[in-house]
Amino acid sequence: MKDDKMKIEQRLQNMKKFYIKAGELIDKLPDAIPEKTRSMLKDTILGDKDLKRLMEGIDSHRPPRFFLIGRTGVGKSSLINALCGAYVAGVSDTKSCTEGAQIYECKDGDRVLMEILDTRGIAESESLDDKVTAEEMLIEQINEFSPDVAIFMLNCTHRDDVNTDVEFLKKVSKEYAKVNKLQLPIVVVINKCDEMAPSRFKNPVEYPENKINKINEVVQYYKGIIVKNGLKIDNIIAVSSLIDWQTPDGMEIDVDSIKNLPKYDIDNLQIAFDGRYGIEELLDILEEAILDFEAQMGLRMASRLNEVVKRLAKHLNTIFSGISATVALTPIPVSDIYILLIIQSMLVCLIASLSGRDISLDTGKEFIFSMGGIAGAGYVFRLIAQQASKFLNAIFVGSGSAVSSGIAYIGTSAIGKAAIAYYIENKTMDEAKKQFEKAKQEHNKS
Ligand SMILES: Nc1nc2c(ncn2[C@@H]2O[C@H](COP(=O)(O)OP(=O)(O)OP(=O)(O)O)[C@@H](O)[C@H]2O)c(=O)[nH]1
Ligand SMILES: [Mg+2]
Repeated sequence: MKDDKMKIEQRLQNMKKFYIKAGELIDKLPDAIPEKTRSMLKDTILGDKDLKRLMEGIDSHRPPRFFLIGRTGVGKSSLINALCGAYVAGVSDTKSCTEGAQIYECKDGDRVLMEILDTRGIAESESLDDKVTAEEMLIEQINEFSPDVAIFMLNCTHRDDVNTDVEFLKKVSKEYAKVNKLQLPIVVVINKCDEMAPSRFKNPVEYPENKINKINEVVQYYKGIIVKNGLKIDNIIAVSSLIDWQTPDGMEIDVDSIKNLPKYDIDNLQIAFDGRYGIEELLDILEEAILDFEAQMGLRMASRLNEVVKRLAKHLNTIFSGISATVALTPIPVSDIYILLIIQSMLVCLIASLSGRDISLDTGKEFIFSMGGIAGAGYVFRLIAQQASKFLNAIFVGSGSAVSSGIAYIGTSAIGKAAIAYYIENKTMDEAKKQFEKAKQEHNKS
């Protein structure tokens, strides 16, 4: 585990090194590239705020803090494991606070992935008097903990009364705003949607349409109640946190027995069945909801390290697709297509650096050309107009004689996905090409 960690931290530093020398690489482009093009490339790539933040975040990030609210058994601990892709929620030391609330750290080895303030739904407190005191104490504790996001968990198949929890969250939100001068981001997570009928379909890729429709109805139902009660939320999503675990030697184990295992086994539990649904999307939602950049980066780093690499590569892809789109706000003609090619090559190089490989800008170009079935990056591309149009048609589908903003986004995003498949997921070049075609088509449909 340690070894793995060293290697991946090295990869992140590799990526940063490549970023730092990007300006130099642009200076070294062939003389035929006009100065105007060079400075545009530098401005857009090095001037991109998100990219800068991502690079800075490699050296400065902190674990995100989540305040979890939901009834006993709704799956709060399971959700944390699902988000981290590892069994982390059950193993760390817990610090008990108010009755019914606890703060704990989720760890992978000695790396802290997340900090959690876990509560039972306030509705579960007993008498009214108890409730008032418990509520006040809890609100104080929440403010002290200063969460980045509140996650309000509900059950997909039991329509519990949510009004009490909604009222409580409104109070929490008000106090939080007073103390922090910021709105507390609230994300509603409807868990256990694998249990929605037909419940025999546990594998998310096999969910039939009627199951998905019913899940979406539940989302609309809860959303209606929450909005009607006047609670401002950032987002609402249905998920399944279902993971079956096995020990390193392949013995499957039910969740309740995990605590009886030796520590080594608990620390090294593996996924025997992955029934997670909506979790990737939830991670994106949480990333969006978190306002603090260091915590945002911390969330990207909050999983097993090979997952971290994938998540960062995905984020790089989003950033570079955005850069391409910005550059193409004034449609890019065939003669200037070089700009997009360089932007994409940078993306491919950065993704490759995350995989532990150092590749040159030329190798990056070669990769892009091979996606479009065009050979040869060894020449000054923009001078060969015929090759440029061929490139245009292959990479930027439907572009005609100029690349528009939307098309630039799609083309770059498809290249990024292919690069992730090839460099990060170790797929073959053929599979990467298939991924590339698929990504282009998916976008065409939408
Ligand atoms: N089928 C299915 N089971 C789930 C899911 N999430 C959690 N569970 C199961 O539900 C039970 C309760 O889950 P926990 O994660 O312990 O719930 P919790 O909210 O942390 O409960 P407390 O800590 O007691 O408040 C466990 O048996 C989990 O395996 C899910 O998405 N699908
Ligand atoms: Mg729990």
